[in-house]
Amino acid sequence: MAEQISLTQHLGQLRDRELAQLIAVVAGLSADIRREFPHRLITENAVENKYGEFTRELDDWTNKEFCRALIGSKLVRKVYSEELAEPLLGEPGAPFEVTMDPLDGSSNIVANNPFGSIFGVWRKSLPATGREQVAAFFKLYGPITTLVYTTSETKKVAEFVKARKGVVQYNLLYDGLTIPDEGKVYGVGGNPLDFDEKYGGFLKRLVFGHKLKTRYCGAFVADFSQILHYGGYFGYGGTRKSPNGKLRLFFESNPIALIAEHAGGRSSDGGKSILDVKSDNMEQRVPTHVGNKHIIEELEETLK
Ligand code: AFP
Repeated sequence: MAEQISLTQHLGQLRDRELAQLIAVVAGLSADIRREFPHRLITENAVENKYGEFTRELDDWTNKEFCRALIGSKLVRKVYSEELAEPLLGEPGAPFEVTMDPLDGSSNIVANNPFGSIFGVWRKSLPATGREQVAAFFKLYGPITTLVYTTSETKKVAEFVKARKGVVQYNLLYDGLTIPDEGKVYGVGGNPLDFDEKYGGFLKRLVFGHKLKTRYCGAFVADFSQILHYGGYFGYGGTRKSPNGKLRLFFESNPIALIAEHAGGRSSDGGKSILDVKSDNMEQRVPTHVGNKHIIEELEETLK
């Protein structure tokens, strides 16, 4: 068997040593986090967050674990989290600002469907555009734990799998991961009754023209992971009721958009790359479309 390449070895290739250290800190937490999941499923005591959504104990606990690790690393001067009303402040001179959705897809917890954690990293002070991210990565807690990362230095996407025996180590699965040219699947968030006709028409073409199969998980990380591996389209676009859709620009859409584009795909808010969306509002929601380049171009053409 060929020798496995660990995440530590892979991060060793980065010239940006501070960034390599930061990614390693977050990766290092997954053993503990995953071990705690079965014991923190309590759904009573749910509290309302800043979006009026009910968060579970697991959301809160995961958020605190990541915050502790990020601030403790002394590499992060500000943590913006979907679960925090205000950013958490670290050392003022630290190199990075981080955005995170600590538990993306937490409504999947009850049904034991996949969920994950999403991170965006900036050296610039936020708000800034997604294109200015120096790194983006996510963890996906499915049947196995995977970690996918990209950086502005490499512009490549690598995927790792958490190794066995409780050792805090990841082994490389794919280096230079690219979205396959021929898309196979599509997933769409939101209620189709709220979609406008143009978007509805585009979705019909995905089925009858592009012959894509429906796959929807209800967790952005898991839905995107399918696109990364099988190609196709995932969207949580604007609806008549919510023109900006549901996904948050800084916590969910920007990091996934950077990974999608570095994997040879495209992201879009319906008119342009998500990475070029400007907003001073850290809570901004954005219509979010990711997938194969030609499919996203077709979407933009349709929505014009
Ligand atoms: P939760 O973390 O509240 O489950 O939201 C997850 C999410 O933001 C994103 O991961 C999914 O793509 C989307 O919501 C699913 O939304 P629907 O429940 O409307 O399908």
